[in-house]
Amino acid sequence: MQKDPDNWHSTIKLVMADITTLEVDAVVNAANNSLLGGGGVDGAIHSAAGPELLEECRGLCGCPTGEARITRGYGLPARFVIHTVGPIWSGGDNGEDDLLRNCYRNCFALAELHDIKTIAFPAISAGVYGFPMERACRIALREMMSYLEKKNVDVIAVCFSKRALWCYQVALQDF
Ligand code: AR6
Repeated sequence: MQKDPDNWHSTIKLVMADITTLEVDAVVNAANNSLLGGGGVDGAIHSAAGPELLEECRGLCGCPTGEARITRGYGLPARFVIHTVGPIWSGGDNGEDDLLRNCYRNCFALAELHDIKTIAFPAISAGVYGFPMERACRIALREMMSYLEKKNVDVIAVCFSKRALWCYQVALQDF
């Protein structure tokens, strides 16, 4: 979608894709606190990037929930991987929304620091970690839009299922 006319380069694109195939400056990884790999998008990113990614991740000594860390992309087409750790859903009254917001904010803070102009996000926490997809997409879009108000970048919301795409489309109607 296009943002305001004074900032017309900035967009959020909804794309159905495997994030590991995207030629962007940075892909975001929905990691766990160890940063040492796992299933879902984390597993896909590590296997596409290769063992050097794991090696660099070892040196980071983990990451608290809601924070983010950056590495090189190695075998990925993306130059960087921004690893963030989403909250595990536990009913919604345990700070999950704020933690998920922090993930997006901290990823964007690193993107700004590294002059990243194109960045692709999976639906953080909305897989293994059980965050309800519609709610996760609403939070994601709000944070993406608020970054795009300040910065001229391309943000890709990667949908790995038709349901994810539908949830983003529904969430977009609220804005
Ligand atoms: N490209 C884009 N999106 C993907 C891909 C892919 N290749 N694979 C999965 N997704 P998840 P979480 C979507 O479970 O919920 C790992 O084991 C997926 O359909 O990857 O934050 C970590 O090590 C979903 O919409 O991440 C942690 O232990 C979204 O990515 C834990 O899972 C996030 O699903 C993190 O769980």
